[in-house]
Amino acid sequence: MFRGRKPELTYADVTPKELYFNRRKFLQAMGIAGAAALAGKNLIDLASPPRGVYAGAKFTNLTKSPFSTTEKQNSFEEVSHYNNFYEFGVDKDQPAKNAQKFRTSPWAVSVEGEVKTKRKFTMEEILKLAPLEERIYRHRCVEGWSIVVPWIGFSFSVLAKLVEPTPKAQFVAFESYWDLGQMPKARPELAGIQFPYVEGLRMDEAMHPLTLLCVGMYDDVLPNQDGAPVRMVIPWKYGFKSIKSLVKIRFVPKEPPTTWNLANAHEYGFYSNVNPNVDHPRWSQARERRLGEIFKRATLMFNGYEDQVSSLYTGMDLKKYY
Ligand SMILES: Nc1nc2c(c(=O)[nH]1)N[C@H]1C(S)=C(S)[C@@H](COP(=O)(O)O)O[C@H]1N2
Ligand SMILES: [Mo]
Repeated sequence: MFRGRKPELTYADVTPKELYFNRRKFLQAMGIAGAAALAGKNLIDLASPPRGVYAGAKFTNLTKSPFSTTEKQNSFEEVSHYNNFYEFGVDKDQPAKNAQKFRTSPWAVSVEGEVKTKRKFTMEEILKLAPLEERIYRHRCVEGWSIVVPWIGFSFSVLAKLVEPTPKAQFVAFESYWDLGQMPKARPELAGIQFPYVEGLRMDEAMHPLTLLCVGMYDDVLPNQDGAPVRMVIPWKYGFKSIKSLVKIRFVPKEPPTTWNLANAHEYGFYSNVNPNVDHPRWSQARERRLGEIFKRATLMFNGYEDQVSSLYTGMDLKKYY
C-alpha cells in the first residue's frame, strides 16, 4: 500500500520536465531515499508506465489548436482497437493484440536527402522540438469509416525548417519501421502490400500547418497500434497517407513511390485527398460511417478542411490526380 500523502502522485508531479521521458535518469535523480519514499504500488506504476516507454505521465500544458474540430470525439477504446496497421495483421482488431510487445525505445528518425543539414533525431529530441499541441482532427479511412481523435504533436514544418530543405526538395518521402522479428505478419504474401510501408507528400502539402508530426493521443503517448512512437497525420487525406512508426524522412526532387499506389495504382493515387465526388473504383466515397454511429453521414470535400487546403490544388483535375 502507498503510505505517502498523495496516492495519485504521478511522474509529472515529481520530475522536472526534461526528465519526463527518461525513466532511468529519473530514478537516478530521485536517489534511493526518494525512490523509497514513493514505495509500493506507485513505484511499480512508475517502473512500468501504462502505455509506452515515453509515458510515465500524461502530457500536460498542451496548447489548444485553432485547427481542432468541436465534433464529438471517439473514445480512446474505439481509436485504439479498430486499427489499420498491416505490419501487425490485416484485420482491425489485430494491431491492438499483436503490437503489444513492439519495442519503441530507443527510437530515432533520420532526415536525409535534399537538405542542408542531414540529421538523426532521437525520440527524446523530437519531443522537445516544439510545444506539444492537442489537435482534434477528423480521420477518414478510404474504406468508408471515420473517427475523431485528439492527437498530440506539432506541425511537421517545424522539423522540416530545422534541416533546411534545398530548392531541389519538391516532395517528402516517409518510411515506417520494418522488422520481421517483431512484425512476423509484415510480409507481402500475408498482407498484400510491400514493406517497409512508404508514403509521400508534395513539399507544399508537407509544409502546410495542418500536417501533423504526431507523438500522442488522448493526453498520452501513442499506443503501439496507433503508430508509436511517432507518425504523420494528414487530416484532409485518406487515412493510409498518415504513415505510422516513422523511421525515415527524405526530401526528394521527384514524386516518391507510395505503398498503396504500388499495390494497386488503379485504386490508390498519390494524392488521395478525401473527395466525395470521386468514387473508389469499387465503392462510392460520398458517405461514411463514424465509428460508434448507426447512420452514415455525408463525406465532406477534403474531409472538411476545404477552406484551409483547397488552394494547394487550384487548377488540378482531382479526378485525374486522385
Ligand atoms: N506503417 C503503416 N502506416 C499506416 C498503415 C499501415 O498499415 N502501416 N495503415 C494506414 C491506414 S489505411 C489508416 S486508416 C491509418 C489508421 O490509423 P489509426 O489506426 O491510428 O486509426 O494508418 C495508416 N498508416
Ligand atoms: Mo485506411
